Amino acid sequence: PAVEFGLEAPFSVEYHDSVGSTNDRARELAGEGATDVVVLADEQTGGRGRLEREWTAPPGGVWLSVVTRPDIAAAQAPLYTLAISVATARAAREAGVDARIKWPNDVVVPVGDDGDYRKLSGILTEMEGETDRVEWVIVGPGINANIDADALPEGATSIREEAGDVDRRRFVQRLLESFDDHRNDLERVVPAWRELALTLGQRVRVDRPAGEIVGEAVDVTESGALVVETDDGRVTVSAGDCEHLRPV
Ligand code: BT5
Repeated sequence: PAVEFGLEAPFSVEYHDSVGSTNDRARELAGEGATDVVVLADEQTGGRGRLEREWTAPPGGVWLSVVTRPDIAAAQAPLYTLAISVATARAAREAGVDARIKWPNDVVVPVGDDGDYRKLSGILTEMEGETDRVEWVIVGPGINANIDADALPEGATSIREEAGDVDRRRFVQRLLESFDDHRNDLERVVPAWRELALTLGQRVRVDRPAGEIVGEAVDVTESGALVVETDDGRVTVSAGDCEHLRPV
């Protein structure tokens, strides 16, 4: 059952001890016309990643989805994803974790100096509407908070593993405040993202709908697309999966 979470945040929060997927519940609410509502759960039994992948979401995490109805074009929606990744990384850093961002929106903790990392958080963004104006956008970050590493997939880490348990109420509050600041000032999102980026300067392989490319990640554009310097020149990628490669 949903209860009020009692947060001092610019969003009202619907809390569940357990839910299938907070994004699915958020889609129901968006369909009913809700806005500025957050669905938050301790555990998800059917957490979703991107591209039909599964998201492991045991008790102790911060699994949440934010429903917004912004006055933006569909092409600007990726900025919302970058904004929630910045907010997530900032909240994790305040909790004592060396959180950085891997393009486009994974929050990771670096391991060594070669671009290697463990994944702390992923984000699932969904939207509906027209090209020139979206109806709603849902940004759903999942953060491995107070969870043992052995309850997570390989390559994952948690706030507990990195820095000890966090006060999740406070963490969510900071995350939502930071997201609210950024969505009201979208021009600041990319500069803030750049400061936290682990991907820039790395050799990367990007798997995108138009095929795979390899090169050095040199920048992000003002709409959040990754600019990769390849042997055949610069390529700008707006969506895809990015892997950090060992330096040559
Ligand atoms: C993502 O997908 O990283 C987006 C994950 C979004 C989860 C949140 S939780 C709140 C909201 N409600 C939902 O139902 N979803 C969102 P992707 O980039 O496709 O990465 C998925 C891959 O990450 C999986 O195939 C696993 O390899 C790995 N993975 C699964 N669970 C993980 C976890 N808890 N921590 C780290 N990696 C995980």
